[in-house]
Amino acid sequence: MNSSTFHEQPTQTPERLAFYAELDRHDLGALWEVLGKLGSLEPRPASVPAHWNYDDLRPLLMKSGSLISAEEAERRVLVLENPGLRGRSQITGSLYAGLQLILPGEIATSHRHVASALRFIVEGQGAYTAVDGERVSMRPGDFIITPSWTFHDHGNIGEEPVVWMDGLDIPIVNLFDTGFAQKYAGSTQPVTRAEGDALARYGTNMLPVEYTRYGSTSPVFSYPYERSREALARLVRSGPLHPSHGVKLQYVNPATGGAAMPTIGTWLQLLPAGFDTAAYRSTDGTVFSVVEGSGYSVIGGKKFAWKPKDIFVVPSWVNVEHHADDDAVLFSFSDRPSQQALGLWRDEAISS
Ligand code: 1HN
Repeated sequence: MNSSTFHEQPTQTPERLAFYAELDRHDLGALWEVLGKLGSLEPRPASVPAHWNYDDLRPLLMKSGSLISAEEAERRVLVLENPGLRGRSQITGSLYAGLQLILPGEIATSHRHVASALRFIVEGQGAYTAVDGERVSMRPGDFIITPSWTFHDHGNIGEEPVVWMDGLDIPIVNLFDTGFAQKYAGSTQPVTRAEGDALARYGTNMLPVEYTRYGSTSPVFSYPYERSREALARLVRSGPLHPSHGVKLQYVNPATGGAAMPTIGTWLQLLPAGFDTAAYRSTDGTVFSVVEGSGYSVIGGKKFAWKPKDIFVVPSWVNVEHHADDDAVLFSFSDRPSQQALGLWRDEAISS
Protein backbone atom coordinates (compact mmCIF):
# COMPACT_ATOMS: atom_id res chain seq x y z
CA MET A 1 0.00 0.00 0.00
CA ASN A 2 1.18 3.47 -0.93
CA SER A 3 1.67 5.41 2.30
CA SER A 4 0.40 8.66 0.75
CA THR A 5 -3.08 7.28 0.11
CA PHE A 6 -5.67 5.90 2.48
CA HIS A 7 -6.62 3.11 0.08
CA GLU A 8 -5.01 1.87 -3.15
CA GLN A 9 -7.54 0.82 -5.77
CA PRO A 10 -7.37 -2.99 -6.31
CA THR A 11 -6.50 -4.41 -9.75
CA GLN A 12 -9.46 -4.51 -12.10
CA THR A 13 -9.75 -8.04 -13.57
CA PRO A 14 -12.33 -8.87 -16.28
CA GLU A 15 -14.31 -10.91 -13.73
CA ARG A 16 -14.33 -8.02 -11.27
CA LEU A 17 -15.32 -5.50 -13.94
CA ALA A 18 -18.19 -7.76 -15.00
CA PHE A 19 -19.23 -7.99 -11.35
CA TYR A 20 -19.16 -4.18 -11.00
CA ALA A 21 -21.40 -3.94 -14.08
CA GLU A 22 -23.78 -6.43 -12.46
CA LEU A 23 -23.76 -4.41 -9.22
CA ASP A 24 -24.44 -1.25 -11.21
CA ARG A 25 -27.70 -2.71 -12.58
CA HIS A 26 -28.88 -3.13 -8.96
CA ASP A 27 -27.94 0.42 -7.89
CA LEU A 28 -24.98 -0.93 -5.98
CA GLY A 29 -21.26 -0.21 -5.98
CA ALA A 30 -18.12 -1.84 -4.53
CA LEU A 31 -16.63 0.25 -1.73
CA TRP A 32 -13.06 -0.88 -2.44
CA GLU A 33 -13.28 0.76 -5.87
CA VAL A 34 -14.10 4.20 -4.44
CA LEU A 35 -12.58 4.14 -0.95
CA GLY A 36 -9.54 6.17 -2.06
CA LYS A 37 -11.90 8.95 -3.15
CA LEU A 38 -14.09 8.79 -0.02
CA GLY A 39 -11.38 8.76 2.60
CA SER A 40 -8.10 10.63 2.66
CA LEU A 41 -5.23 10.87 5.10
CA GLU A 42 -5.94 14.56 5.46
CA PRO A 43 -8.46 17.07 4.03
CA ARG A 44 -8.38 17.46 0.25
CA PRO A 45 -10.60 20.49 -0.34
CA ALA A 46 -11.87 21.12 -3.85
CA SER A 47 -11.70 24.85 -3.08
CA VAL A 48 -8.39 26.56 -3.83
CA PRO A 49 -6.59 29.62 -2.40
CA ALA A 50 -7.98 32.68 -4.16
CA HIS A 51 -7.96 36.48 -4.03
CA TRP A 52 -10.35 39.10 -5.46
CA ASN A 53 -8.92 42.57 -6.02
CA TYR A 54 -11.50 45.28 -5.24
CA ASP A 55 -10.11 47.37 -8.14
CA ASP A 56 -11.51 44.64 -10.43
CA LEU A 57 -14.67 44.03 -8.43
CA ARG A 58 -15.87 47.62 -8.07
CA PRO A 59 -16.30 48.50 -11.77
CA LEU A 60 -18.13 45.20 -12.32
CA LEU A 61 -20.42 45.88 -9.37
CA MET A 62 -21.21 49.38 -10.68
CA LYS A 63 -21.85 47.92 -14.14
CA SER A 64 -24.33 45.49 -12.58
CA GLY A 65 -25.99 48.56 -11.06
CA SER A 66 -26.65 49.99 -14.51
CA LEU A 67 -27.88 46.68 -15.93
CA ILE A 68 -30.38 45.54 -13.31
CA SER A 69 -32.33 47.11 -10.45
CA ALA A 70 -32.22 45.73 -6.91
CA GLU A 71 -35.96 45.13 -7.30
CA GLU A 72 -35.65 43.00 -10.43
CA ALA A 73 -32.64 41.12 -9.08
CA GLU A 74 -34.26 40.62 -5.63
CA ARG A 75 -30.67 40.93 -4.38
CA ARG A 76 -28.06 42.55 -6.68
CA VAL A 77 -25.07 40.41 -5.85
CA LEU A 78 -21.92 39.27 -7.61
CA VAL A 79 -21.23 35.78 -6.27
CA LEU A 80 -17.64 35.06 -5.25
CA GLU A 81 -17.05 31.70 -6.87
CA ASN A 82 -14.06 29.74 -5.69
CA PRO A 83 -12.07 28.83 -8.85
CA GLY A 84 -12.02 25.20 -7.66
CA LEU A 85 -15.83 25.13 -7.29
CA ARG A 86 -17.09 27.08 -10.32
CA GLY A 87 -20.82 26.95 -10.95
CA ARG A 88 -21.74 26.01 -7.39
CA SER A 89 -22.04 29.52 -5.87
CA GLN A 90 -19.58 28.61 -3.14
CA ILE A 91 -16.44 30.28 -1.84
CA THR A 92 -15.51 27.24 0.28
CA GLY A 93 -16.87 23.70 0.50
CA SER A 94 -19.48 24.86 3.02
CA LEU A 95 -20.05 28.58 2.53
CA TYR A 96 -21.51 31.07 0.08
CA ALA A 97 -20.13 34.60 -0.31
CA GLY A 98 -21.01 37.53 -2.54
CA LEU A 99 -20.73 41.30 -2.87
CA GLN A 100 -24.04 43.15 -2.78
CA LEU A 101 -24.69 46.61 -4.22
CA ILE A 102 -27.60 48.85 -3.28
CA LEU A 103 -27.93 52.23 -4.99
CA PRO A 104 -29.44 55.43 -3.55
CA GLY A 105 -33.24 55.18 -3.38
CA GLU A 106 -33.34 51.41 -3.82
CA ILE A 107 -34.85 48.80 -1.55
CA ALA A 108 -34.26 45.06 -1.43
CA THR A 109 -37.61 43.57 -0.45
CA SER A 110 -38.31 41.61 2.70
CA HIS A 111 -37.99 37.85 2.86
CA ARG A 112 -36.71 35.16 5.19
CA HIS A 113 -34.96 31.82 4.85
CA VAL A 114 -33.45 29.13 6.99
CA ALA A 115 -29.94 30.07 5.89
CA SER A 116 -28.16 32.45 8.30
CA ALA A 117 -26.48 35.46 6.74
CA LEU A 118 -23.76 37.89 7.69
CA ARG A 119 -23.12 41.29 6.15
CA PHE A 120 -19.72 42.92 6.35
CA ILE A 121 -19.91 46.49 5.09
CA VAL A 122 -17.26 47.34 2.50
CA GLU A 123 -18.05 50.87 1.27
CA GLY A 124 -20.60 53.67 1.39
CA GLN A 125 -22.92 55.31 3.88
CA GLY A 126 -26.67 55.70 3.99
CA ALA A 127 -27.95 52.13 3.74
CA TYR A 128 -29.79 50.21 6.40
CA THR A 129 -30.85 46.64 6.93
CA ALA A 130 -34.01 45.77 8.83
CA VAL A 131 -34.12 42.66 10.98
CA ASP A 132 -37.12 41.70 13.08
CA GLY A 133 -38.62 45.20 13.11
CA GLU A 134 -35.41 47.16 13.74
CA ARG A 135 -33.48 49.08 11.13
CA VAL A 136 -29.77 49.45 11.64
CA SER A 137 -27.48 51.78 9.67
CA MET A 138 -24.66 50.15 7.76
CA ARG A 139 -21.22 51.70 8.01
CA PRO A 140 -17.94 50.41 6.57
CA GLY A 141 -16.47 47.76 8.87
CA ASP A 142 -19.75 46.97 10.64
CA PHE A 143 -20.61 43.30 11.05
CA ILE A 144 -24.34 42.60 10.90
CA ILE A 145 -26.18 39.31 11.11
CA THR A 146 -29.49 38.11 9.73
CA PRO A 147 -30.46 35.19 11.95
CA SER A 148 -32.08 32.10 10.47
CA TRP A 149 -35.78 32.58 9.60
CA THR A 150 -35.94 36.32 10.39
CA PHE A 151 -37.53 38.70 7.89
CA HIS A 152 -34.98 41.11 6.46
CA ASP A 153 -34.95 43.89 3.91
CA HIS A 154 -32.37 46.46 2.96
CA GLY A 155 -32.64 50.05 1.76
CA ASN A 156 -30.40 52.92 0.71
CA ILE A 157 -31.74 56.29 1.88
CA GLY A 158 -28.39 58.04 1.34
CA GLU A 159 -26.62 59.47 -1.67
CA GLU A 160 -23.87 56.93 -2.36
CA PRO A 161 -23.74 53.37 -3.60
CA VAL A 162 -23.33 50.98 -0.67
CA VAL A 163 -21.51 47.66 -0.98
CA TRP A 164 -21.23 44.83 1.49
CA MET A 165 -20.01 41.27 1.56
CA ASP A 166 -22.66 38.64 2.23
CA GLY A 167 -21.69 35.33 3.83
CA LEU A 168 -24.30 32.58 4.08
CA ASP A 169 -24.37 28.95 5.22
CA ILE A 170 -26.45 27.90 2.17
CA PRO A 171 -24.26 24.87 1.29
CA ILE A 172 -24.66 23.59 4.87
CA VAL A 173 -28.43 24.09 4.83
CA ASN A 174 -28.61 22.36 1.45
CA LEU A 175 -26.34 19.50 2.55
CA PHE A 176 -29.01 18.62 5.09
CA ASP A 177 -31.91 19.43 2.70
CA THR A 178 -33.31 21.80 5.30
CA GLY A 179 -33.93 24.92 3.20
CA PHE A 180 -37.19 26.86 3.46
CA ALA A 181 -37.79 30.42 2.26
CA GLN A 182 -40.67 32.88 2.27
CA LYS A 183 -41.40 36.33 0.88
CA TYR A 184 -42.89 38.94 3.19
CA ALA A 185 -46.43 40.02 2.26
CA GLY A 186 -45.33 43.65 1.67
CA SER A 187 -42.12 45.04 0.20
CA THR A 188 -40.65 46.10 3.56
CA GLN A 189 -41.43 45.04 7.10
CA PRO A 190 -42.83 47.59 9.57
CA VAL A 191 -40.36 49.27 11.90
CA THR A 192 -41.39 48.37 15.47
CA ARG A 193 -38.23 49.20 17.43
CA ALA A 194 -35.95 52.25 17.39
CA GLU A 195 -32.44 51.95 15.98
CA GLY A 196 -30.02 50.84 18.68
CA ASP A 197 -32.65 48.90 20.65
CA ALA A 198 -31.01 45.48 20.32
CA LEU A 199 -27.53 46.83 21.05
CA ALA A 200 -28.75 48.61 24.22
CA ARG A 201 -30.81 45.61 25.31
CA TYR A 202 -28.23 42.89 24.71
CA GLY A 203 -24.94 44.44 23.69
CA THR A 204 -23.53 46.25 26.73
CA ASN A 205 -22.46 43.20 28.78
CA MET A 206 -25.95 43.22 30.26
CA LEU A 207 -29.20 41.40 29.43
CA PRO A 208 -32.83 42.22 30.26
CA VAL A 209 -33.77 40.90 33.71
CA GLU A 210 -36.43 38.62 32.25
CA TYR A 211 -34.23 37.34 29.40
CA THR A 212 -34.41 33.57 29.12
CA ARG A 213 -34.01 32.81 25.45
CA TYR A 214 -30.67 31.13 25.18
CA GLY A 215 -31.26 30.60 21.49
CA SER A 216 -28.43 29.69 19.18
CA THR A 217 -28.20 33.07 17.40
CA SER A 218 -27.05 36.30 19.02
CA PRO A 219 -29.82 38.76 19.98
CA VAL A 220 -27.33 41.51 19.06
CA PHE A 221 -27.50 41.77 15.29
CA SER A 222 -25.15 44.66 14.63
CA TYR A 223 -21.56 44.84 15.82
CA PRO A 224 -20.34 48.36 14.98
CA TYR A 225 -16.77 48.60 13.71
CA GLU A 226 -15.72 51.44 16.00
CA ARG A 227 -16.01 49.43 19.23
CA SER A 228 -14.25 46.36 17.86
CA ARG A 229 -11.49 48.46 16.28
CA GLU A 230 -10.87 50.32 19.54
CA ALA A 231 -10.55 47.03 21.43
CA LEU A 232 -7.98 45.76 18.94
CA ALA A 233 -5.98 49.00 19.16
CA ARG A 234 -5.81 48.70 22.95
CA LEU A 235 -4.84 45.05 22.87
CA VAL A 236 -2.09 45.59 20.33
CA ARG A 237 -0.59 48.18 22.68
CA SER A 238 -0.85 45.94 25.75
CA GLY A 239 0.06 42.67 24.02
CA PRO A 240 1.02 39.90 23.85
CA LEU A 241 0.56 39.20 20.16
CA HIS A 242 -0.41 35.67 19.17
CA PRO A 243 2.31 34.34 16.83
CA SER A 244 -0.21 33.06 14.25
CA HIS A 245 -3.00 35.61 14.67
CA GLY A 246 -1.63 38.90 16.00
CA VAL A 247 -4.56 40.23 18.02
CA LYS A 248 -7.69 38.37 16.98
CA LEU A 249 -11.11 38.62 18.63
CA GLN A 250 -14.18 36.52 17.93
CA TYR A 251 -17.63 38.08 17.64
CA VAL A 252 -19.87 36.44 20.25
CA ASN A 253 -23.45 35.86 21.19
CA PRO A 254 -23.49 37.72 24.55
CA ALA A 255 -26.09 35.34 25.95
CA THR A 256 -24.02 32.20 25.38
CA GLY A 257 -20.39 33.22 24.83
CA GLY A 258 -20.55 31.18 21.63
CA ALA A 259 -20.35 32.41 18.06
CA ALA A 260 -22.84 35.04 16.91
CA MET A 261 -24.44 32.48 14.61
CA PRO A 262 -24.68 28.72 15.17
CA THR A 263 -23.12 27.80 11.85
CA ILE A 264 -20.70 30.62 10.98
CA GLY A 265 -17.89 32.06 13.10
CA THR A 266 -16.58 35.60 12.60
CA TRP A 267 -13.44 37.38 13.71
CA LEU A 268 -11.67 40.73 13.55
CA GLN A 269 -7.90 40.85 13.86
CA LEU A 270 -5.13 43.43 13.84
CA LEU A 271 -1.65 42.73 12.53
CA PRO A 272 0.71 45.58 13.41
CA ALA A 273 2.96 47.05 10.72
CA GLY A 274 5.83 44.73 9.91
CA PHE A 275 4.28 41.72 11.67
CA ASP A 276 4.81 38.27 10.13
CA THR A 277 2.53 35.53 11.42
CA ALA A 278 3.72 31.99 12.04
CA ALA A 279 2.25 29.44 9.62
CA TYR A 280 -1.11 28.06 10.69
CA ARG A 281 -3.76 25.74 9.35
CA SER A 282 -7.21 24.68 10.41
CA THR A 283 -10.00 22.54 8.98
CA ASP A 284 -12.34 25.52 8.56
CA GLY A 285 -11.86 27.11 5.15
CA THR A 286 -11.82 30.84 5.89
CA VAL A 287 -12.84 33.96 3.97
CA PHE A 288 -10.99 37.23 4.71
CA SER A 289 -12.06 40.78 3.94
CA VAL A 290 -9.38 43.44 4.30
CA VAL A 291 -10.58 46.50 6.23
CA GLU A 292 -7.40 48.51 6.73
CA GLY A 293 -3.78 48.30 5.70
CA SER A 294 -1.95 46.37 3.04
CA GLY A 295 0.24 43.33 3.09
CA TYR A 296 0.28 39.83 1.70
CA SER A 297 -0.63 36.30 2.66
CA VAL A 298 1.15 33.14 1.61
CA ILE A 299 -1.59 30.54 1.19
CA GLY A 300 -0.49 27.01 0.33
CA GLY A 301 2.87 28.41 -0.84
CA LYS A 302 1.28 31.01 -3.13
CA LYS A 303 1.63 34.74 -2.41
CA PHE A 304 -1.39 37.04 -2.59
CA ALA A 305 -0.86 40.77 -2.04
CA TRP A 306 -3.87 42.56 -0.56
CA LYS A 307 -5.14 46.02 0.33
CA PRO A 308 -8.38 47.44 1.75
CA LYS A 309 -11.67 45.96 0.44
CA ASP A 310 -9.94 42.94 -1.16
CA ILE A 311 -11.22 39.47 -0.35
CA PHE A 312 -9.22 36.25 -0.11
CA VAL A 313 -9.89 32.69 0.90
CA VAL A 314 -7.84 30.06 2.70
CA PRO A 315 -9.18 26.51 2.12
CA SER A 316 -9.35 23.81 4.79
CA TRP A 317 -5.99 22.53 6.06
CA VAL A 318 -3.93 24.80 3.79
CA ASN A 319 -1.06 26.64 5.49
CA VAL A 320 -1.40 30.39 5.75
CA GLU A 321 1.06 33.09 6.80
CA HIS A 322 0.20 36.79 6.81
CA HIS A 323 2.52 39.78 6.48
CA ALA A 324 1.34 43.31 7.27
CA ASP A 325 3.11 46.24 5.55
CA ASP A 326 1.23 48.70 7.72
CA ASP A 327 -1.26 48.21 10.58
CA ALA A 328 -3.74 45.81 8.99
CA VAL A 329 -7.24 44.91 10.10
CA LEU A 330 -8.80 41.73 8.70
CA PHE A 331 -12.36 40.51 9.09
CA SER A 332 -12.83 36.77 8.57
CA PHE A 333 -15.54 34.12 8.67
CA SER A 334 -15.72 30.34 8.47
CA ASP A 335 -17.87 27.33 9.37
CA ARG A 336 -15.87 26.68 12.57
CA PRO A 337 -18.90 26.63 14.95
CA SER A 338 -20.55 24.00 12.72
CA GLN A 339 -17.42 21.85 12.80
CA GLN A 340 -17.00 22.31 16.55
CA ALA A 341 -20.64 21.42 17.24
CA LEU A 342 -20.10 18.19 15.33
CA GLY A 343 -16.71 17.43 16.89
CA LEU A 344 -14.84 17.80 13.59
CA TRP A 345 -12.65 20.88 13.96
CA ARG A 346 -8.85 20.72 14.17
CA ASP A 347 -6.12 23.30 13.90
CA GLU A 348 -2.35 23.38 14.00
CA ALA A 349 0.25 26.06 14.48
CA ILE A 350 3.28 25.16 12.39
CA SER A 351 6.56 26.04 14.04
CA SER A 352 9.33 26.93 11.63
C1 1HN B 1 -30.09 36.78 0.58
O1 1HN B 1 -31.30 36.72 1.16
C2 1HN B 1 -29.36 37.95 0.63
O2 1HN B 1 -30.91 39.05 2.02
C3 1HN B 1 -28.11 38.00 0.02
O3 1HN B 1 -29.31 40.21 1.18
C4 1HN B 1 -27.60 36.92 -0.65
C5 1HN B 1 -27.85 34.64 -1.39
C6 1HN B 1 -28.57 33.50 -1.47
C7 1HN B 1 -29.82 33.39 -0.86
C8 1HN B 1 -30.33 34.46 -0.17
C9 1HN B 1 -29.90 39.15 1.33
C10 1HN B 1 -28.35 35.74 -0.71
C11 1HN B 1 -29.59 35.65 -0.09
